[in-house]
Amino acid sequence: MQHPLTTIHAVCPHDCPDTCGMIVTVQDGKAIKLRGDPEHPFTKGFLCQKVSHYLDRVYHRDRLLYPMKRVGPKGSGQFERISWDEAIRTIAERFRAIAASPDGPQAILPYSYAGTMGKLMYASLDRRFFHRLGASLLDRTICATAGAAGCDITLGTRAVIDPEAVVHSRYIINWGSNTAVTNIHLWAVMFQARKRGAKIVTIDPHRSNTASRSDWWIPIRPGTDAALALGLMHILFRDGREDRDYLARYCLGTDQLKQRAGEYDPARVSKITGIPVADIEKLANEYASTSPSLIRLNYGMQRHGGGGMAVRTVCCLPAITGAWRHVGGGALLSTSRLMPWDSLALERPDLIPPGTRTTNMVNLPEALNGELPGPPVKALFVYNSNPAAVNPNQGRVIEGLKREDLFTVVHELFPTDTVDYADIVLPATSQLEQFDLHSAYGHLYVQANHPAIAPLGECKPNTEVFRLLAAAMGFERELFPSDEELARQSLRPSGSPTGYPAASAFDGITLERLQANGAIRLNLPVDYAPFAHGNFGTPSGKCEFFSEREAKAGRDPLPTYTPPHEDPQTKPELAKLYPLQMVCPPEASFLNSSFVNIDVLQRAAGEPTLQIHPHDAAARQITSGQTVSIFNARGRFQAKAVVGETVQPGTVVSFGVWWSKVTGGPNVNATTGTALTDLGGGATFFDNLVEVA
Ligand SMILES: Nc1nc2c(c(=O)[nH]1)N[C@H]1C(S)=C(S)[C@@H](COP(=O)(O)OP(=O)(O)OC[C@H]3O[C@@H](n4cnc5c(=O)[nH]c(N)nc54)[C@H](O)[C@@H]3O)O[C@H]1N2
Ligand SMILES: Nc1nc2c(c(=O)[nH]1)N[C@H]1C(S)=C(S)[C@@H](COP(=O)(O)OP(=O)(O)OC[C@H]3O[C@@H](n4cnc5c(=O)[nH]c(N)nc54)[C@H](O)[C@@H]3O)O[C@H]1N2
Ligand code: SF4
Ligand SMILES: [Mo]
Repeated sequence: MQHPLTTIHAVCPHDCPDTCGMIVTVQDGKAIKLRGDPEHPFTKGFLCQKVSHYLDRVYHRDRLLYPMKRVGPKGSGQFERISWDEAIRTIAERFRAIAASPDGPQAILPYSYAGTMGKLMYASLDRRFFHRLGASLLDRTICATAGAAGCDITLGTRAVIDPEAVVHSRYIINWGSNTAVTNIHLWAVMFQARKRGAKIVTIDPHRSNTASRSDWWIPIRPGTDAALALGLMHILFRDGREDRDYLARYCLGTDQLKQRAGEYDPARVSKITGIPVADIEKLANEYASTSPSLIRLNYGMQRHGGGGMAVRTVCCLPAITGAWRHVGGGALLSTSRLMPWDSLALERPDLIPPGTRTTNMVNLPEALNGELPGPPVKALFVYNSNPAAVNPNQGRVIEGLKREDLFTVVHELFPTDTVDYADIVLPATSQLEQFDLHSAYGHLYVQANHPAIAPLGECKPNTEVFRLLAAAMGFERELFPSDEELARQSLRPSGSPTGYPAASAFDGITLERLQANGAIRLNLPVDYAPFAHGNFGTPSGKCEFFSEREAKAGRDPLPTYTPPHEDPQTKPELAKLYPLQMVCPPEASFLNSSFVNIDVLQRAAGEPTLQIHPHDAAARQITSGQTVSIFNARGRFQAKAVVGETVQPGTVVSFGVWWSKVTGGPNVNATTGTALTDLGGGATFFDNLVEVA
């Protein structure tokens, strides 16, 4: 007998700007097909290669289906099935004992990031639970905080335009952005713009997929973007290419900036960046003379010691040329700040006991190894993340996770490298088994994800786990309501009436409408050019080249170039030992460390590789296909050498983020360090000197 098919609207939960709409076909309680939602105005029915295999993930042979407790040594991955009752009781007992001990509840540390981006599962009852408990706070800095801080200084909000307006751009710079891989639907819009005559330029130390498909690849020495931006300003002011009217009306500190840029003549900038003077001149000239111009700046430039300053500096450029005036002109980092979600209502920071310490997640190794001030970390609760693979300084993360006296809980879908170190493992639902609401950081649409199937085995969503834990701890029931109630709370616009985010952007977007429809656009005009008439989010309302706030904080009030922590030009002694700058962005077939265990995607990725220039390879007698060892004082990992001119001499590239249990050894993060960015306390994954043998 034929059973009826039903279709359900779902949303891709992964940490990707595109937040695709998806349609799931269900028969007899089983999801049998998953495809892109053709009616989604931005993602238009196509999914990336990774998520087209999402059903392989949902029904994977290794899905964790039951709670378990550790029965072997830490790291061995030996577990025994237990009941939810026992799991929750064990955790609550341990948390109560730690909270009552002289170390107090701050000895408990949550660790989470963006395994799912849904409003409820990313940050709601988990935050309430740890706030109510008085646990240490986690500063979630692993990805985006340097750029956020940099943008905030110049613009008072994120660099943003409507990504759909990129079709009107005529000069597009992918600056530290592998758009063709990490943001495929924006790349599609860029290609439409190109058909209408746009030129696409990519500034990247690596001939990325994006660079090789662009009209012009400009290889830059890692971590030197601010110097290039100042060099471009130098030329724009020198040649009188600035938009004086825009500067006078909407910007602050033009004269001081002009003076600062004066110090960055093309010859000096060429020495710092490794870009020939003629190319710097050509880029400045083309950028000034083609309108609308768009800078898609992204994470590549942020993951360096001077990453915050780099973003702050690059964000000045569109104001100098007046590019913000035009639909499709300006700069784009993220649309996230346009979404007026009520995160205060969801996360309840008012529950945090005064004086609670904050731990920067990048410093997990220091936290676990007792090197931070305050009480030692006695318990770690990991969800939405895989720190044994994704956090910098992998060797020291694992050293910490091995501590016999550390009580570790991991809520996961799969037996990741982190799960191997857990004392208690809790099974998590996939996106097809839970309800959530989603906005995006790469378009202007809001969507609801509806559960398509029942939870597999005994899997539970994040919110349910924290409801159970809260009940076991005796916390107030009303703080831990249903998902539906949370969804309603999150949709009460909390933004300011005019600034960022504008509360009115949610006008007319209700839970009922989201439940009945696919994607709903924010309440913003169609040809949206947010800064055409100034209206910046800074204290002055202007684009602030000169920042009073930064001056008061004792930092440079003007944009400048801050060299990388591990810079061969300024740290020649270190570079003698480890002469190569290594950049390690994600592998296209994976999403950070997600999808590494999906057979077809693992096959597509092959194995860890190291791209190295023929000069550097010859100097070390390395040939393509050989297994090489990449190392520095922090650690080492192995990869297959790929010799070629995809990088400049002095730079190497290795894609992440592999699982050690798949490759049989440490991954690229064995060599990355926990030094932070200049602004925002961000991670510096790409600021890393290594040697190769
Ligand atoms: N397929 C896939 N898509 C993803 C992800 C994934 O893992 N896989 N991850 C998602 C997440 S979490 C994020 S944060 C985004 C990241 O997306 P992107 O911002 O595109 O980040 P990356 O790919 O890390 O780096 C972009 C490019 O910057 C270059 N780069 C490195 N250092 C520098 C530098 O100093 N200057 C300049 N100009 N360029 C530099 C790198 O070589 C790389 O090609 O992608 C999201 N999308
Ligand atoms: N070397 C190097 N390291 C990097 C990067 C890099 O470019 N190079 N990129 C960095 C960046 S940009 C980021 S954003 C971080 C990402 O770091 P993470 O946020 O840790 O991202 P993932 O590796 O995708 O791991 C997320 C985990 O959450 C689990 N998960 C998914 N959904 C749920 C859920 O609903 N509930 C629970 N409990 N778990 C769930 C997934 O199974 C997965 O194992 O990695 C960083 N690490
Ligand atoms: S990972 Fe990104 S491109 Fe792929 S389906 Fe999800 S949102 Fe779309
Ligand atoms: Mo990220």
